[in-house]
Amino acid sequence: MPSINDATDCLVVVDVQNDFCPDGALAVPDGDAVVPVINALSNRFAHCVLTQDWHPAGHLSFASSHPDEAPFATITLAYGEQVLWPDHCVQGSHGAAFHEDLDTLGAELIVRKGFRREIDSYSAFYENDQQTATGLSGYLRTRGFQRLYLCGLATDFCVVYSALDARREGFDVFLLDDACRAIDLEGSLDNAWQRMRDAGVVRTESTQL
Ligand code: VGL
Ligand code: ZN
Repeated sequence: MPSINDATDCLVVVDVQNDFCPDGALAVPDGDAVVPVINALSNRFAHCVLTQDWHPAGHLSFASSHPDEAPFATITLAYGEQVLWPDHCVQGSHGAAFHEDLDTLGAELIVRKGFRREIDSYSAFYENDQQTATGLSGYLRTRGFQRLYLCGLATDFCVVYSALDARREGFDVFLLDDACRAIDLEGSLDNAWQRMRDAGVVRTESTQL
């Protein structure tokens, strides 16, 4: 495992928000356990960006926007299959705020995603239509970064989509497993690891850095 290179490496912290932590609207089991691990990591990286799931009320990924559907059902939207979620990370809500113990002071950029009512965005790079860009890859390239270290919530949704898009965009990608937690919906975590392995994402741990 390479050691951290301040010129080329950036830590990307995905969606460490109250709604994905215990008692949140879409709680990821043990989600808040990533906070101290990520704080320690962000002290060691010279560069860090954060992502924030940021939905308007009535977002089409919310089961509540579809009268006949329940949370965790899958439906077909204009761009393909979409899991329906409990209302979560509504813009400006407590649930959308970062976990209060997350050290956000050193972050150089906060990317918000999922703000278009009709399109969900798991990935930090492309929305779920796989065409609408968030602008993050242009930012990271312009900054000269080549290696991205990913962590956050949830491994099998926003983290995996971000990792796969980052590979497609030509970055070297390391996934910090002890700084992630998963939702694990019907085998989604195994599936995520399979796809990341095939795409050349390197699985590692913060203790290896
Ligand atoms: C996420 C489901 C819906 C995530 C966001 O951050 O993994 N999952 N919105
Ligand atoms: Zn969301």
